[in-house]
Amino acid sequence: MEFSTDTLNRALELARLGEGHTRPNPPVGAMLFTARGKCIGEGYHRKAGENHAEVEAIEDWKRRNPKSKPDTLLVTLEPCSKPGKVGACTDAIILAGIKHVTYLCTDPNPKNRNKAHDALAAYGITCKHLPCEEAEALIRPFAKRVKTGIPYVTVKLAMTLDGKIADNWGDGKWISSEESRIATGKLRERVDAIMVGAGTVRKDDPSLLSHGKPNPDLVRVVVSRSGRLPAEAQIFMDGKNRTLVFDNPHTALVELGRMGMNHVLCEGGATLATSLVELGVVDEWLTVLCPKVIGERHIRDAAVLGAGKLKDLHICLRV
Ligand code: AOF
Ligand code: ZN
Repeated sequence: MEFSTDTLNRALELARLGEGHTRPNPPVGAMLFTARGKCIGEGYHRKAGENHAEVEAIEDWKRRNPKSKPDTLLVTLEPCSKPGKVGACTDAIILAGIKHVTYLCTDPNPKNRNKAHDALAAYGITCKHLPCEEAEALIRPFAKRVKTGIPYVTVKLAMTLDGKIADNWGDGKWISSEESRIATGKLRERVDAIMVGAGTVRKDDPSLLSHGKPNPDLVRVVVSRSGRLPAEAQIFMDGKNRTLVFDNPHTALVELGRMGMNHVLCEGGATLATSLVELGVVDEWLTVLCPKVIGERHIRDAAVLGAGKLKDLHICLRV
């Protein structure tokens, strides 16, 4: 069966619904079709210990279209073939009477990697890998943690046109626009942990929570050599999400990896970001370039200086 771009996008969209909630597992989406190409079931992996995407799609079919006959399964990740917290998806596929499976990227977990094909072929089920860059990108954090034990690290810093990340009183809170802050909030919904240095807690006192739909699974992390942090800081007082404190970034990442965290977002400051670069653990760097100028004084909007109505520019570099 051939899949349209819309169908592939739908499968990826389903997978993304689980982003930020599935650790230590990856986000995965699945769709089930009849031989004539009608979609009769959809699902995604919501949380570790709960159904995998394939089983969600099969259950959706049984609930909504029990009279239709399933023929082809499209899944963003190679189906697992060994039981873990839940049963193996290849078994569920066999039991459901599915004839063909197409997956968009190989499972980096050695327990399952390149094993689905043989497990299904024994039952006459075809199993095809249709490589898809976006599906690979989606599990990049999971892949890095499985391979190295360390989470995937995204560093995000906002800076002014004259290259400053804070004003001369150390305040970096008002550099990026409201629009960029909303975009950061969305990024926070997709990660497992947000990490900042002690200086950022002292100067900015951020909540580090997502702006839109709150993510109860999000963990906040502070790296502080001295451990001397203001007890009244929002992240300790608001009681909304867990906050962990570590005395150095390497220990923090090893421990977060051990806890099964796939993706950590570092939101500053410069000292912590530099330490992460020196450790060689940064996978993605997001600079938000804001049309403002600080110079030797406070933040001025570049519009006042004649630069017009410029918007923040988001520049993302991936290793
Ligand atoms: C799939 N579909 O939706 C996911 C998969 O402990 P378990 O039983 O949940 O198994 C976790 C492993 O299964 C995980 O490390 C990865 O290899 C795979 N994830 N596989 O077929 C899914 N989340
Ligand atoms: Zn599975």
